[in-house]
Amino acid sequence: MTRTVAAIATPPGHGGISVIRISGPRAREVVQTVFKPVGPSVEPAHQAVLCSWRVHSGLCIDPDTDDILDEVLVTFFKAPRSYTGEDTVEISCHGNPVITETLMQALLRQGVDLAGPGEFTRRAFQNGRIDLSRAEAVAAMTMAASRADAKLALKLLRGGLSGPVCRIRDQVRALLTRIELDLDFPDESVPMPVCDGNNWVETIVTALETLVSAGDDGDRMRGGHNIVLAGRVNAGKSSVFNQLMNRDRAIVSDEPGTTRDILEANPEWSAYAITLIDTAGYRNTESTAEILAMQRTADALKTADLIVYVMDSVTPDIDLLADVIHTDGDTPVIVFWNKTDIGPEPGQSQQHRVSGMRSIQQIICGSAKTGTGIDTLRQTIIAHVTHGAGNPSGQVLMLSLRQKNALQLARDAAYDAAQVVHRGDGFECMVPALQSADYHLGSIIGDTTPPDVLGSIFSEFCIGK
Ligand SMILES: Nc1nc2c(ncn2[C@@H]2O[C@H](COP(=O)(O)OP(=O)(O)O)[C@@H](O)[C@H]2O)c(=O)[nH]1
Ligand SMILES: [Mg+2]
Repeated sequence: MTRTVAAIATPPGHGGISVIRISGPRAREVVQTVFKPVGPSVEPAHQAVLCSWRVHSGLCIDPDTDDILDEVLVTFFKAPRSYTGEDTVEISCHGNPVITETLMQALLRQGVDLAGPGEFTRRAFQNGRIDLSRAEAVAAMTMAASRADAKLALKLLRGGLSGPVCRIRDQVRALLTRIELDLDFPDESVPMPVCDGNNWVETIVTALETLVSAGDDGDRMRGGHNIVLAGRVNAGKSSVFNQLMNRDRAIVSDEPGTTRDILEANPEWSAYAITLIDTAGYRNTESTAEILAMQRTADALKTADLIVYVMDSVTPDIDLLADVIHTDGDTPVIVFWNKTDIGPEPGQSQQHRVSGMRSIQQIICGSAKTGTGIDTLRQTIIAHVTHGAGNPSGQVLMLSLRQKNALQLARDAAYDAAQVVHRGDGFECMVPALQSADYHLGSIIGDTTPPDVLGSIFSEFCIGK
């Protein structure tokens, strides 16, 4: 008999509400012993029973002493239309650990067990409510540290991985069935035309490669993008930094060499994880602190995914820009032609020289003082980050190491199957490779995942999830 389990599903501490979850065959019965519906909306017929998918207001009482413990809202989800697929009850009580603990004690005294980490999600998986990749997405959703991460986790939760994996697995299995039919009834079935089987495997290989690269792009997107501001001292880097951040973070001064340390901040205007980095500017100096600062600038530039080079339009130094680009190799560069409120926009020959340089993406004219051009700069940065994160198919997936591994193994197996066709061996020689692809795809959605792996996946969940 399946145990009925309960846990506090909300984080410990004080808050508006806390939620206690109870799941299992005795969930309704147990809650009915500690819950007394009250209020004008309670019809006599509903006083004794909890109706599915309805919120009931009332009191939690200790059935042993008749003590009132809290005013609560109770929602009942009848199996199988619940998160776990079992009868589930959620009690929303006041958000206070003292209260939740008392309610939990009352439930435990009714013979309910304490749920282990991830036990609700594990039950949802075991009852076929969600596949393993969706179960893992539940954990990713609660752990997401940025909007970008949350968006990617939601995509997985909505079947972004299991959908394509199941479709590919169906193709693999259809091909296996076809080959086995040919082997079993060589005379009756129509032999598979060579080009047909060939296309079939190629399609599978391509689909798996797309998924693997979608995972690689997910890594890049989550790893974040370092946008480094560079340029000569006093060009206005710190002013541009402040404008982009919409606040005065960096010290701006007309005294050259003010910024000596690297300043980092995460702007909120991007759904992707962006780190904006302000650096010390370039100039010839003998100050030890400044030489150190320039060393740090060089280090920061090495980590840059995009450089925003701030050019002082009053005294533009295109040679210095050429030097920076030369030492920095392939990192894309946007030139912000600053101080156009007091200086000229680039002339034709300047523009020609700058845009002719390798890795220059765009020149944007503006002023960090008046704010002109800052919106364009922001949009250009976003466009760069978004474009850089997407592969041609536009797919981006956040995959765990385990999922990536399984996908790669499936792809390699499918590739081996394709080689069989290329060598001109009989289709039956594809069988072991296709079976292996089938197995690895199955492990992603939890069909063929060994129990110890399942155990370690769910043990990383928090209690109440
Ligand atoms: N007129 C004008 N002055 C600016 C502009 N941007 C920066 N400044 C001034 O240039 C000086 C150096 O700016 P700062 O941001 O500290 O330059 P950094 O050394 O590159 O970080 C300060 O006095 C700023 O007020 C601009 O677009 N127009
Ligand atoms: Mg500065």
